[in-house]
Amino acid sequence: MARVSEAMGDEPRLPPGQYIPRGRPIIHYGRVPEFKPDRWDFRIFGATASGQEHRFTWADIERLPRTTVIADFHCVTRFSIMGNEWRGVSPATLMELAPPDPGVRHVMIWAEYGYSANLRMSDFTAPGTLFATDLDDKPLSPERGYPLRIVVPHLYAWKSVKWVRGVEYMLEDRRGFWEERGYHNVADPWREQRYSYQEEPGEGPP
Ligand SMILES: Nc1nc2c(c(=O)[nH]1)N[C@H]1C(S)=C(S)[C@@H](COP(=O)(O)O)O[C@H]1N2
Ligand SMILES: [Mo]
Repeated sequence: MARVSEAMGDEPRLPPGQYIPRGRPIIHYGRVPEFKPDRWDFRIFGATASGQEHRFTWADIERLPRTTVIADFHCVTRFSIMGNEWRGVSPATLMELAPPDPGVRHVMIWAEYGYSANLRMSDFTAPGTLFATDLDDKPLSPERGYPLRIVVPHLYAWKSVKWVRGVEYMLEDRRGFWEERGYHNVADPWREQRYSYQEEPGEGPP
């Protein structure tokens, strides 16, 4: 089990400017989509090694091995949700089934209604990143992203895309939904990378 906790030694567990709210807020843009198992698919496309798109049904995803990650979760609006136990499929498992072209350095995570978030390949393959099906021993609730959400706990939570439907392998970086709307391309909460005006050269697409 990967425990992605920042509580090491004397280091603070809460990133700068964050607080622990009462309860566990749920936030997203737009409506909660309905899950239709026979129509649902998950596509890995873009710069695949074969040049072909890979398509998975919900039954395909359900057959994959699962792992568990315990991690905190930091929203850029400053609340943090501590100690979530996520269970799901690791990006490495999907990448074995759908290998990227060796030149791929970035991915776009795609969700229902066209919501998206871009990640560096190194963040996509980081030990805490997971395609979660369960939270705290229960299937995700519809509001938390059922049936599948990516969690990228070491980055601000807008990158933890709910209702995920696909991954696009990219040879060059491109901004996702919030990254296009003034949020930081990388989004490391420990460095308080909240807004795009804070980006250093090399942290965003040219
Ligand atoms: N598809 C989708 N995923 C999304 C969002 C969204 O609007 N649409 N909002 C993000 C933001 S800003 C946050 S803080 C988290 C919130 O996750 P939670 O509702 O489980 O707390 O989901 C992220 N994932
Ligand atoms: Mo957020």
